[in-house]
Amino acid sequence: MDQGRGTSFMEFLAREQVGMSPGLSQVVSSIVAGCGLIHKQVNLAGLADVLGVTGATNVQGETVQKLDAISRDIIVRHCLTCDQIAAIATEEDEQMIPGSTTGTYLVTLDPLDGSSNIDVNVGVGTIFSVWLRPLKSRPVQETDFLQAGTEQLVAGYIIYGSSTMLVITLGKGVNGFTFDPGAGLFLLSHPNIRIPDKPKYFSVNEGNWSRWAIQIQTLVSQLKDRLSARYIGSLVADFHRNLLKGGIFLYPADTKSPGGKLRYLYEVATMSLLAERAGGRASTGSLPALQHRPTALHERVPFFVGNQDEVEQIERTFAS
Ligand code: P6P
Repeated sequence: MDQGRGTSFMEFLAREQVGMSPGLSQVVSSIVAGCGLIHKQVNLAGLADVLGVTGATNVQGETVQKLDAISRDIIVRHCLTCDQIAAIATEEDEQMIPGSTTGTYLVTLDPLDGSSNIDVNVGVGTIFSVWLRPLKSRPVQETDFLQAGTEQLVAGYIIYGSSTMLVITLGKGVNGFTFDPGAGLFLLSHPNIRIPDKPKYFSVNEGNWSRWAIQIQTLVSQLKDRLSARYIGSLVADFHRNLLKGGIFLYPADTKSPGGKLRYLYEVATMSLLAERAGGRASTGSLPALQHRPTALHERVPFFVGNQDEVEQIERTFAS
């Protein structure tokens, strides 16, 4: 059964919208349309003099690549045209960006994740989630974003790789849509994605070995005995491969990043909802990642995500 392969994302959204408010599907359409514009920039990167760095550093203390800045401007400008979006929080902005005073939803974004790979043509991506604005009786404030991952209404990413693909959960399963440049549409190519039962890969930056706790060193040694190593330093690319082929991604805390490196609201929460809706599991080591409630916009957490058995084994390691 083709499960609707070839259906455009907008047709799919209209069908799925039965369970969604019209306003929420308007927000999703804005985000996906904005990513379509980023796709153009990423694909032209080598030609349109957008490679390289801007000379600025972001709130994370990371060098801002030109494409980072361009992607952030594109997606924020696009989202702000949607009157359903009350505010936006992105990796590139220290504070939240206020939107429509009557907006119902909040959006969290990593406009171009994996940006350190931009100049070497490795897969990068836009990570996004949509949340409900807690209170409409007062202006939006930053603490409105500090919600547990279980509160997400929509989670997804666009990977700009050998093809551009949207992977999204709108409330039930996870579906993948591949961009058809000829038609200018995202078409359903991976209906009802489920992480394979048998993992193939483990993904971790072994350059951090000497900074890990002994339990993590032992764990990774055991993974080496069973799985193949695949790590490209771009969360969207590493996650996407493991989602489709089966595997475990680890970014543990270490002496350089004692709270972990990945940002909860716009990296970990999004990928955790996608993984769990695809039959996998996500954890910070001390609790299921979706149950974590951040206390700051750019809070970082340790992150383990992928096959359920593999993540449960990691949780047992921390519990022992
Ligand atoms: P490291 C990219 O900057 C990023 O936030 C994620 O996309 C990626 O998983 C991680 O950092 C890579 O970090 O320390 O291995 O280079």
